[in-house]
Amino acid sequence: MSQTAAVSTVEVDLPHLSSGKVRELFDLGGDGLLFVASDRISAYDVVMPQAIPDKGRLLTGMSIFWFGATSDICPNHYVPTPLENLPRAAREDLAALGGRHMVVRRLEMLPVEFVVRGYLVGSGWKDYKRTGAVCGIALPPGMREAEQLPEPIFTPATKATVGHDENISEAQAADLCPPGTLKIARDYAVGVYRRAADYARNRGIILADTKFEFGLDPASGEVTLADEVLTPDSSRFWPADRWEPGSTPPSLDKQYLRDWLDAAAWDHSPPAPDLPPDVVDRTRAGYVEAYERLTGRTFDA
Ligand code: PZK
Repeated sequence: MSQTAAVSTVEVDLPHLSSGKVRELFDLGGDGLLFVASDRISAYDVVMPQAIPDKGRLLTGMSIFWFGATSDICPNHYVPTPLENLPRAAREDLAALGGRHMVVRRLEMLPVEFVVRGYLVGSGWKDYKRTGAVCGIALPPGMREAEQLPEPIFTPATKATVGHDENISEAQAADLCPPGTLKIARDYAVGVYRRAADYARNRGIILADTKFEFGLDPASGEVTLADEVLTPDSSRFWPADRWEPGSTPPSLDKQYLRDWLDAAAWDHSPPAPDLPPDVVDRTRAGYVEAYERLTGRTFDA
């Protein structure tokens, strides 16, 4: 496949609630929201001019797979919904989205990113080198970049409206949430990470770290897993056979794109350069590989 389609915008005839860099949220009325993943891709925090065909569908499929595989650990916001049960105005749009949408329950979101790390990389590695700790959690001395941690750790972060999320202590995170909810969500986050990391490791993929969001179900008050979960956009996936402590392994999904951008000497300020078809194709292949290895299903485009 060699497609360089224009970046796909999402067209849905529903009130629009929120836009992320590569996904959108719409209001279904009542207690329902519509979560839509686009085919857009970002690198170095900039959205690329070309879309990755099927990316939205692959990520949505992965999220739905993981919601099913972890529903015994914690409640989640996903509500499997046949198209017939959706507002008439949205039905045709949704059919056209081709598997890029999820109906989810409206929650009161906790204002904290629930990051769980099993390996020392990214901002965790930076903090460790500077202070010997990550989010106030002291770690053994002499650890190397990308090394596996003795146990997965919970490293909360603020949800920055602009710029990067900032790591905070667990006490600071607890102060931002309704009483008693932080610890429940933390234990859910670590439990889901452990389940997914074990599962992925058996399929040749290291789940280095991941970011969850939680909310409170307004009807029951239950802490509920939200957002997309355990996708390449919310997680670091490494091919296990390329992992070697001392340097950061390649990303299963974005390495080919990043290497191409690096070789193009792009300075990371928008706009990003146009991606040639082979870069789009190779990047798409990384997402298909992640989907197929993790879900055990063949992706039929
Ligand atoms: C919610 N986001 C982030 C996601 C965007 C922005 N179940 C929920 N109930 C209430 N609010 C949210 C959710 C979820 N998930 C999520 N912001 C609000 C977000 C997708 C696209 F533009």
